[in-house]
Parts: sequence; structure tokens; C-alpha cells
Amino acid sequence: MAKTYFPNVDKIPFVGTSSLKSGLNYHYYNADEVIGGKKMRDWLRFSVAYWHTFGQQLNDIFGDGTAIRPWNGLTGMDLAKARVEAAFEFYDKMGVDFFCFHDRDIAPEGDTLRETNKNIETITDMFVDYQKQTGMKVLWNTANMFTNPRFVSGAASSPFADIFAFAAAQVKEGLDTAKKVGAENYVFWGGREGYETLLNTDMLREQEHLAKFFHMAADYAKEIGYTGQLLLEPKPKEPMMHQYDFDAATTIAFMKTYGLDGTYKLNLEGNHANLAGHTYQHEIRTAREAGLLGSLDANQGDKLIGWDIDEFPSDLYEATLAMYEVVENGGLGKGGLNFDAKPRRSSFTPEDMFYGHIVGMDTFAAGLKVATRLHDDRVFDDFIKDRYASYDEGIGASIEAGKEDFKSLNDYIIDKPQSALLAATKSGRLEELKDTLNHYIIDTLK
Ligand code: XLS
Ligand code: NI
Ligand code: NI
Repeated sequence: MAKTYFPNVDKIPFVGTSSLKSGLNYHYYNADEVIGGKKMRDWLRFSVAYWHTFGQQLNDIFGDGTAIRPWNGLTGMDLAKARVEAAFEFYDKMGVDFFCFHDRDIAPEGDTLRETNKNIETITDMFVDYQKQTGMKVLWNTANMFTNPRFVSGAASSPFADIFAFAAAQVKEGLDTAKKVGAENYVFWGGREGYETLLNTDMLREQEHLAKFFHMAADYAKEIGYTGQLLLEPKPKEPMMHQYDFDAATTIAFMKTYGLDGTYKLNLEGNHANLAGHTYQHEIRTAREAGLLGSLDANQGDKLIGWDIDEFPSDLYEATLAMYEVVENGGLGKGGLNFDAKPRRSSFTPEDMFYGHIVGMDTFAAGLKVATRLHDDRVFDDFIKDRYASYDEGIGASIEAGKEDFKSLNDYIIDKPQSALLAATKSGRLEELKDTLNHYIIDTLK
């Protein structure tokens, strides 16, 4: 690398827990350490989000950007190229293996899609060169179909057919890009696929268009021999009042309704889970049980704020339970943990870009360690198995085997006294389980 963009930061080393103070080092993430039969890097597959890390100026609706970045002052393709150089220096110093990007993060738009695509291809040529030199991989790429005013009323769900056509051509280029850079997944986040009011919206027609669009994308991927996993990323609101891919359950129902569950899986984000009124673990469990867990956007929200703040994850409890689902799933396959996260507006130096990823990576690495022990010791598994034991024999087994009906169950239960029914229930032991969970967290990380 000819020029240094981050002269104040060296390669981030693993130092273990000998010192309590944070710093430009990892306390828990030790890439090649084997946990539960796999290297940490292979469980976690950490990815840097291009848009937040190299695109964010940390502006909010009341104020301009505060971010001090080594590429500030550059514009157009000069800016785009400088960001690529800086990005690969950043990946190398962090020791991450993956990155993710939107088409519009990496290169500016021209007046026509043809001009825009040319810009993209110049930059992805650079990506491919750097990838050859460094071994960096793309976890996923995606299309930004929400920033430009043409997408004011959505992309594939836009009421306007030319916008649908534009979106199709944009994703066509996106899939070509995915193939070119070897992206392991291709993501569709809803963007503005939703509505503001039903007073002017044909909801059924919009959803049918959306489904048609996803089928066309899958067909095109097949046609060009792109073998990455296609993913849908649910989010309940923002930017639209109502987003069609509301949460995991809604998106799974949509996928099954329109026959997309064979070709698509889910990319789930912590902050989006909270906005939908769920925990991150709930969303991951829902996808896992449907066999549709694809990848994770690792970030966190704030209890006190009702929108997507994309904060770097630092909540050990939440990360532990998220990783518990990943461990129970046997890993994420082609998926990984993408930091769809940015430093706060008051953390504006280039070093804060590193600290943000460090806290995120250490949090999930710590979560992985705790989750592996919870899994190995069958802490929840055994409790849950026992809780449902009445379905393993007798009437319960007969219900599960489909041998009972309302009449037979009526005959079985009709004369049982209240005391016998109460004796058939057991405490859920929530407090005891939470106490145990705390002990596992404290003991594993000490
Ligand atoms: C926005 C989404 C977005 C997707 C990629 O809330 O999380 O960042 O991950 O388009
Ligand atoms: Ni996301
Ligand atoms: Ni988000």
C-alpha cells in the first residue's frame, strides 16, 4: 500500500484479558483460537459495512457530519478510489476476513444507469485486485434503491413501472457484481418497499410485484451461474411507515406464499428485531427453526430510542443469546456477522472506526465463548426437554403422533380433577435460568 490512511493505528493484536482497559487491541477475539471444534474466525465471519465505515459522515437530521476521515475533501471517482485504498488498509489492520457494500457506496451515480455501471466496474476491478493480494472476501453486496428520489415510492413495489424496470436493471448489475467479486451472499433489504398510507396504496399488487421481482432475481442469478445465497433482510418501519418485510415471521410467510423459500434465506439485524418488538434471539430462532437462517447484521438499538441507530454491539447478554442460536444452528454457513453499525456522532476520529469494530468483535467473540459452553452443558436444552417430557409418552406422545382427536381427548380429560391438572404443570424457573445464565457469562469471561 503506497499511502497510509490510518497512521495512528497498527495491526490490532490479541492481548487477552490480562489488562481490563480497552485499547486498540482484542481482549476476546482471537481469530485462530479453536472454540467448539472451529476457529473463531470461522464461527464469526466478521464483516465491515462499507456504507457506515467508509461512507458515513455522522450527520443527523439536526446537524452536519462530524466525521474526520482521511479522504475528506475528495469528490467523485477520486473519493471512490481513495476509499478503496483506505478500506483495504482498514480490513488488514482489523484482521477481518469479509466486507459488505451497496452499489452506491462504492461509486457515484452517472446520469444513466450505463454511466453508473461503468463507475461501479472501475471500482470493482480495484476490489478484485486487492482481494487477490489480500484474500479478503465479500460477505454480501446489495443495491441501494432508497436514496435516489426516483425511489420515493419504492423500487420493485413502486406504483410506477419504469421504476420497477430500473430496479431490475440495477439488481442485474448487482448480481453481475456479486459474481465478479465472489460475494458469498446477495442481500435485499426492503429500502422503501412498503407504504405510507393505505389511502393511496394497492398493497396486494405491490407485494405481487415484489415477489415477481425476487423470482426474476433468482432466475437471473441462476442464468449467470451465481451460486451465492440470496437473502431478504426484514425491518418493520423506517423509512416507510410500514415495511413489507416486517420481521422474520412476516417475511417467511411472504416467502412461502410466493414460493421463494427454496431460493432465499434471511439476513437478520439486532436493531430491526427491537423495532419489530422482538429480541434479536427471537428473530434468529424464528429463522433457524424454519431452516432459513442466512446471515446476521450485528448492531444494537437503544431502549430509549424508537428508530434504527445502528450502534456497534456491546451488549454481552444479547450477543450471547444471539450466538447461542448460531451455535445451535451449527454456524452460519455462507453467512457471517456484518457490522451494520457506525460510531456515535461524538466519536468522530478515524480511531473511533477501529474502536467501534473492536467492541463489536470482542462482544460477539465473548458471546460465542459463553454460548458454546451453554450449548455443551445443555443448560437450556435439558431444561426444555424436561419441560416438554409429557409429550414423550402416554397421551402427549399420542397427540404428537396424530392419534388423538377432540372426542378422544375429551374422554381422556373430562373427569380429571383440578388438582390433577395443576399437578401436571411445572414452574418455568425463569429467575433460576437467568441466574444460571449470569453465572455462565461471568465465569466464562473471567
Ligand atoms: C437498513 C438496513 C441496511 C441493509 C443493507 O436499516 O439495515 O443497512 O443492511 O441495505
Ligand atoms: Ni442491515
Ligand atoms: Ni438497519
